[in-house]
Amino acid sequence: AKSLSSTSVDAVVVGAGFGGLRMAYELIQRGLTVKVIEAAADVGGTWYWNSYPGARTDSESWTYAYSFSEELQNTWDWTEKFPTQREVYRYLGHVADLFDVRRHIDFNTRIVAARFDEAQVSWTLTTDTGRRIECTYLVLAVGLLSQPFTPEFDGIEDFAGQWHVTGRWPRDHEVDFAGKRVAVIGTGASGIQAIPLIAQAAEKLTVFQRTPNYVLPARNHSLADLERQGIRAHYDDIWQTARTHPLGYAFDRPRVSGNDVTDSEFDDILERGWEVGGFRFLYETFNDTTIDENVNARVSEFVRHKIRTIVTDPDTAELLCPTAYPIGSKRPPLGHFYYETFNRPNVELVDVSSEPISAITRDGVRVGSSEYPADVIVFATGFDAATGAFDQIDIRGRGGRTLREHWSDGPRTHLGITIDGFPNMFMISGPQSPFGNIPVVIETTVGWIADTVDYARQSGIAALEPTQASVNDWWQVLQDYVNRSLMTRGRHSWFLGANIPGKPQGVLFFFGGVGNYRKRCRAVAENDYAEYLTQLSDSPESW
Ligand code: NA7
Repeated sequence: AKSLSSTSVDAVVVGAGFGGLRMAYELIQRGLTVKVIEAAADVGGTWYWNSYPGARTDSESWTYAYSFSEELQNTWDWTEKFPTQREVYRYLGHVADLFDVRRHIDFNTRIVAARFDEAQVSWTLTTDTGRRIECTYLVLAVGLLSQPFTPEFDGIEDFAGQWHVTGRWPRDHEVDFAGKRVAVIGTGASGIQAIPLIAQAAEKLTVFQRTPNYVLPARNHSLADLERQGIRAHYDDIWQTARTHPLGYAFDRPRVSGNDVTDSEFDDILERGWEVGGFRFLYETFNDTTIDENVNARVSEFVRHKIRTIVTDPDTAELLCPTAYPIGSKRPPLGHFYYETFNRPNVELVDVSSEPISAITRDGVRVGSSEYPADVIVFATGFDAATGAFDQIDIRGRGGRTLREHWSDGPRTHLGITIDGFPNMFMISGPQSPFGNIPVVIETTVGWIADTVDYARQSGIAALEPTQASVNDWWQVLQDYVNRSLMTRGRHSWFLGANIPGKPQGVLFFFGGVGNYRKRCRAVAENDYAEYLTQLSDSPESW
């Protein structure tokens, strides 16, 4: 029989992206033995895989970062307001080196199964290389947008050209667009970043759009030394603001309702926001854009007006104008001369909202009776958000119950971190964790998990898991925020799983705000984990 090598550690962290790296370092600091398992050949997670042209953050660099180390903060120089994928990838590599995390990571390895052993009170993990690893604590930092989704188009196997998925962009060679006819399918954040750059290089670019987006101007710029000095001098305030802001950003909180200003003030405020650009357009202008239907409708109309002003061909402009859903109800992408790109003579926009793409053919993309020739197809068709990466692992909790079965009607969690029936298992950026600036969410979650592990170890608790009642309560909290906000009214939105055919619809994110979430996390610890079932180390029967 084949002998399986086996390792035993206190904690296994699955994933070496933004969340996993930080988690591993924290647990090591607190004296645990840790192994990190990473499918890729390097650290980076999202910032490893998404190397498509134009990939960059939509969060300002100085808050799309870790805040826990002054040394890191004061020695890393961001070059741009919205750094490229390459730069964030380099940052995470630097973090792994600076904090000496790499030697704990097994690269090119996937966890395929995780089973909780009730008698041993431990997790047994199996890798795709046939190894077994045992651990007390299992942290899944597998990413919320890490499992790419590609629709099953007929005929893809007959396509004579090459095709690529933005979320799995080739890393061993540059994709050459020069002189090529290129088709981009999908106009979410990824497509919107790639389109302007591909348009520069390609001979002809055809963009297939199903639902138009409200694209906000990024207004990206490089950071001057003085600007960086200013940011460094104010880091304490910046983090203080970001940690209490609903979306985890260092943004001003507008005090005024869009209903309480005159028409001309309304336009002036939005014009200023449009000049500043980025998410600030949406979140630094009025305090009720994502709550009040009237204000939202007027802000949405403002953006449509901008689109009609920028795009010279009226038919193309109308196709680019979103009308079916309120602004902010899908994650608004940031554009780097996105709308301007449709004024180029080599760019064509094809509407596939009423007549869908029927097939990929040998020579290109077919929509009804029309065929659009292509040498390269780029699928920017999104991700199986929040739960997709969890579905890739056969996770079994108490009684051998599988997570897939447990979540067959949609995910159920406590705080987006723990799950009833799955003791000592934690998620970072799991389903039902907050929607907001991810590094801030990650640092909150990592701190909570590390404190909880400490608490268990100090209290002689062998295993802990949330009660079913606390999971139900969390579900109710999520619902309440959904009912109060306009943020989940978007068409085909990945916020609810509606972008994936057949996926159970459910609330995948907490829309109650990052600051509020941090308070709720703290309250659990302050309340001595009253919402948790604990199994004491010296009495294994004491559930
Ligand atoms: P998104 O935002 O989910 O965008 C996917 C795009 O692909 C979107 O425009 C979809 O149209 C389109 N799509 C999906 N299936 C099809 C089919 N069958 N035909 C045509 N078009 C299709 O993913 P991104 O990768 O851009 O961004 C995800 C997040 O990553 C982003 O918000 C950032 O947080 C980072 P639809 O709108 O569903 O009609």
